[in-house]
Amino acid sequence: MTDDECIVFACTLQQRNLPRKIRTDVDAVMHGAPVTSIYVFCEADVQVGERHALQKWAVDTHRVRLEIIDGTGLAEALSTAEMFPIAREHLGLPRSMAPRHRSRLWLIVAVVLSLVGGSVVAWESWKAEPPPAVHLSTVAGTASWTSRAGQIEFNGNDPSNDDGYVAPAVEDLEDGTVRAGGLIMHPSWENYGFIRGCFQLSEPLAANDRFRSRAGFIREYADAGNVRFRVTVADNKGNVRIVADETDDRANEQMVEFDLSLADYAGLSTLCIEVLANGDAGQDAAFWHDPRIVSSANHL
Ligand SMILES: [Ca+2]
Ligand SMILES: [Ca+2]
Repeated sequence: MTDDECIVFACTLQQRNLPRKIRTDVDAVMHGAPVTSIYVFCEADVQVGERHALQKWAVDTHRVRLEIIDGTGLAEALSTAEMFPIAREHLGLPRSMAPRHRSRLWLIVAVVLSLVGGSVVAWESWKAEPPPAVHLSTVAGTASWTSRAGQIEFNGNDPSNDDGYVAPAVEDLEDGTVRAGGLIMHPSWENYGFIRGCFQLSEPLAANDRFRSRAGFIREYADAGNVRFRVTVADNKGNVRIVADETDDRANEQMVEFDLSLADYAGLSTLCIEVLANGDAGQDAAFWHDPRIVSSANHL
């Protein structure tokens, strides 16, 4: 595209008499500032023959290039692996519509054309069911677990193992509740030991995703324990960013609540949860209750 080119994008939800609607919109556009190309996005499909006829009409009548991306074309384009992260990030598409599901994206594009000054204002909205949450406990066996001692096998070590351990658990917690669906984690048994689980997400984080969990001590160690609960993300080059880092300086009968926006990390596909010994590792068995990634449209 060169500096003197002007491209106008127009959209319509209209189902009936679509060729006539497109001609009307093109006529309206061509009454404004000079235009070299017009891209029309429409929810309904346009037959190939009709599309070619409209393109010929646009050239013959207005000397303008016309491209028509219909419902099927839009859905196919946004369903590709390359485009879907962009749709997720900017349009808040739910994870459940990821390309691997091969579902058609039900798109509602509404348009307000404002030709004052040759500008076009478009408004888009998507009709979608809230996605299911990704419960990290349920996929913890696929995560990469490491401690200061190196690689740790998920649910493979004895709790007294010096290298640290991680296992699925139902626990009596310091706040008096009993919780299932969580992970008990002990840092490697050494000063400033840690244990970390990194999850490779099947789809990148989206702008409206949140991380939620409650973390704290199990009742058995309610008179001691001092850890840091940390959530990090990483890009595909291994650059790590800390999302949250909360200290629980001793069992205080309160769990640490996590409800974190992941908007700043949209597009990243690696998320890690950690327990750090924060000094001595004694009695540092700590519990992440149902760590999960939810869309803000999902109220789980
Ligand atoms: Ca400690
Ligand atoms: Ca606590």
